[in-house]
Amino acid sequence: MKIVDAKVIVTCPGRNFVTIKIITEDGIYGIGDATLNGRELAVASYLADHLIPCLIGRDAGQIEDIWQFFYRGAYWRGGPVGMTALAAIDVALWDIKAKAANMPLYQLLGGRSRSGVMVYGHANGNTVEETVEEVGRYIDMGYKAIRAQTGVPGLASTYGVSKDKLFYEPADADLPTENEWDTARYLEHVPTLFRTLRDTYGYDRHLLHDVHHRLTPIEAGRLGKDLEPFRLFWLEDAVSAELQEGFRLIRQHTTTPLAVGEVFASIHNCHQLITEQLIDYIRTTIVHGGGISHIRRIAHLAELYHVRTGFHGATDLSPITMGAALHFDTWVPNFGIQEYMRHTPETDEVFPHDYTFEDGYLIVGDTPGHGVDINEELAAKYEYERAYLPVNRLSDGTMFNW
Ligand code: EZ4
Ligand code: CO
Repeated sequence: MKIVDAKVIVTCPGRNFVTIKIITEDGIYGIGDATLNGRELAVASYLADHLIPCLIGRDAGQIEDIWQFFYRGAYWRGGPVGMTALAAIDVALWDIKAKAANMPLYQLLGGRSRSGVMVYGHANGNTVEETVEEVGRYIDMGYKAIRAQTGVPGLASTYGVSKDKLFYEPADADLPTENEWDTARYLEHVPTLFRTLRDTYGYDRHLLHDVHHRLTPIEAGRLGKDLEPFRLFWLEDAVSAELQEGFRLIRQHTTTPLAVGEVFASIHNCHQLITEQLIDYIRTTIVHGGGISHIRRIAHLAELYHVRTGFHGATDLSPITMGAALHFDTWVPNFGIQEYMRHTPETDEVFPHDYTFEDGYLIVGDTPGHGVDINEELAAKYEYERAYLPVNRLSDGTMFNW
């Protein structure tokens, strides 16, 4: 089945999404998500100018060979832009293969391992009281697991806290806005949130928290220890993970489970974290980690070392990534949890899909392929709008991690 055409579709139904559509000689097509938040056009160009010309004429069925051609065959390999582009091609090819086999994608991967995929939603508020109320809304919606973020007293804004509750969108301006950070205030405040949440709702639901790379290992050890009585499902991105062995220090000090990896581009960013059992959940996801063909290598390595999956699933990962991830989650033996931030109705209209939310779980449909399509006519109506994630400074002006 020869690839006869491929194109990049950029659309902005409330936020930017980049999609590749690959078309074969017999008319079967597949789509893949290529969205890299705040760097969308770099991936669009990388695909259109450098990868698509090499794709035309190849056999769409040779997914592995095409993957190796673009990864091993390239002198400049890896990186978030390159691996996102490669992921988009890979997912589109798996979509084609599953459609050609007339099977939902999870069947090609090895079949169903569970009836539904447990997801967690994002509750956030400016104050502890507001966040507690928001967590209650998620409980009422049926969520079994909820991430809780709260504003820090004395700081004008905090990551993870937004005006729009159900559709949290961090890429909020056409040039980066600046946030202010104070570690001491944060470390004092967060345990209060989780104490209040457990006092209010008990221990029935899973609670998660995202530190967003703001701490050093010893600070993270302290936070993990302070949060131990509240039994977090995980503490996410406690420190930035360029230094993988830095997690040893956190591990020595706390039994709070650790998750990391949403910004990783490949297995080489996490092999030590996994093989030294320094983390409990790996968050690297299909769209930013080289596609299904590469993520399954990470998942298999993780399985050997008691590490489970917990894929990133924020709004900047398009419904195509959500669909592909849900097929993967439905199959993967060492599944942990899946992040799920709802897309806006405008986005859902551009990307019709057959997964559904039921009682805290997402359920994949049985449509052949990954079950997500794109309405190109509608997509064309929403023009790209430049949007950046914020940056972050300490109170004295020093640049810090966002
Ligand atoms: O900041 O997806 O766990 N979720 C997150 C997200 C990320 C955005 C970045 O594009 O940390 O909100
Ligand atoms: Co995160």
